[in-house]
Amino acid sequence: MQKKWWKESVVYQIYPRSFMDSNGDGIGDLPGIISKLDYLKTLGIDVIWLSPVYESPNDDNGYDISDYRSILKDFGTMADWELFLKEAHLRGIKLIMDLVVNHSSDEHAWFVESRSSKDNPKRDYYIWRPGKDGKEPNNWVSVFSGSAWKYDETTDEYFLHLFSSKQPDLNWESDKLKREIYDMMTWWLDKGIDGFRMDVVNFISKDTAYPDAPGEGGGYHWGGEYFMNGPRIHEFLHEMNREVLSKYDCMTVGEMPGVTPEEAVKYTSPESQEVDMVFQFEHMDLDSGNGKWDVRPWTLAALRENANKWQTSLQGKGWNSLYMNNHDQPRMVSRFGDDGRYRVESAKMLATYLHMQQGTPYIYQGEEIGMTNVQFPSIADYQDIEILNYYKEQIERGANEADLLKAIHIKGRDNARTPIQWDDTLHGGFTTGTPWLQVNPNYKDINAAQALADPQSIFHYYRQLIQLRKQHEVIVYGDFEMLAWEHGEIMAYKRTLGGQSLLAIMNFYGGTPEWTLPEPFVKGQAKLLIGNYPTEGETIASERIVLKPYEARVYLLA
Ligand code: TEU
Ligand code: CA
Repeated sequence: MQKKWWKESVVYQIYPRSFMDSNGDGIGDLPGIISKLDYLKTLGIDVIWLSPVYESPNDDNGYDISDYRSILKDFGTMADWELFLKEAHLRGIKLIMDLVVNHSSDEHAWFVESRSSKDNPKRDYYIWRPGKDGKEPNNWVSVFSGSAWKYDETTDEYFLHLFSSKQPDLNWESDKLKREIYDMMTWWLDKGIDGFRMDVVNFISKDTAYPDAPGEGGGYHWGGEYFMNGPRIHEFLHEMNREVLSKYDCMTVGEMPGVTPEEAVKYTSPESQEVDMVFQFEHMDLDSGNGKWDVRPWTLAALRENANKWQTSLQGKGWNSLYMNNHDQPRMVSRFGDDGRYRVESAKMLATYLHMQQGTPYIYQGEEIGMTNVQFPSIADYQDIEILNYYKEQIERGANEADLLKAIHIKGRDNARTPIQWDDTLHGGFTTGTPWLQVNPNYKDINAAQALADPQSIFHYYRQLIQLRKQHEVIVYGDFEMLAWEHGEIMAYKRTLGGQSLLAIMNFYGGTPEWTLPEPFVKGQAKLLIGNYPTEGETIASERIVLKPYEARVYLLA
């Protein structure tokens, strides 16, 4: 398999608004991030993915960009950003920036021009259509509720917005628009960045007939089949690669809701020359019924099936990204582990599960100290546009407030966006002012200062996992094989490279299940590489093991 630095790396995602505030305005900023670079160096990560810091009216916290080449004042200045890049590079940490080019803000100069008249030269930078029988051009629903089209009086036409109405979709059918974007990407790469995370980049090619989405009873419906992995998507990404990315030694990860393993192979195989890896969503949908707010329990069998499918489908063909949470998802330990009694054990177990698979692991800020979901008592405590739009729409339909809050507590994006808990002082040491979103009240117990001081902390466990990746090639490049298919409580898999094998065993629940190790590991006296409980002398693989609650063990047969 081809060796690449980004396969050997661990990426850490920073959501700047919630990371560290340096000036007491309650909003995280670039100087705040710089002040924590040594913390990240200690953790040992290789790459930072920085969520958007560009000029933005913040309808969707920066995912609505009004100027791709300037820094939002709340976050600092371009000089602050340049210093951040320099300081990161000095510490051997690379930087990838968020590229949000499925849509811009409606306050972007392009859109202001585009909406001004039908014959404006930038008219076709966005997607304009006349209404149909006095209604929207089609019945597509926006990800953030309501119609995906908004009427604009100026020219008596509608524009498409798959996300909020302040996030008009860019029209990738326009060659001029594509050129603007390639130039902008080149400009950032020339500033010295190391790549991009590409926001919903598999949405950029739409079926230009804009057909109605299937769905009953009028109303708005999900039109995903007409824009997810759309007709020209591979052509667009290949062209972007040829025109821009291929000229740099950079890494790219495409965020791709609705991507299948078959599509992911096309996107990420080296022959395709599109992107290096994708964020898939299938494992994030395992606890959803009819949409994300319809909460269902996930099952171990489905998680196992899913991990196996992605691991084996891309092996030797493409490359996986590995993540269990980000700024859009609930906290991993609350969702897949136990954020009460076994918080520390289960956070370490999930980290083991992820980091020992084939692919590039992503850590979302706060994951390394086991931050949990939050349950704010009132809708007034929430900030996220997705939550607020959903709540409003459902209340208008007569839904019950308590039920809505319950779903928001489990699935809402603000779970991931509460400020980082640095220490046990007021507001977790995130700010000396009033935080833009309240700090999780558990900051007195869960914080980075505590984690740094405790050798048994989740933080130090992540540090070890990251170091092991540097020491054992089998963790990066080894082939994957799922084991223990029928087990109701544990997940186990094997990795092999040359003469080396690695065995990862994870107990996903609070019981004490037994398991029989595969013979070669026992015969060969495989050594315990890492585990989330004190070892009590059990450092050599034995035939029959009994796992403790949420225990994880990794054995190496060299
Ligand atoms: O998210 C794209 C996306 O489709 C989902 O992650 C979605 O936001 C989430 O599932 C809703 O629950 C990206 C960004 O990561 C997200 O923060 C932005 O809001 C969105 O694109 C629009 O830019
Ligand atoms: Ca600030």
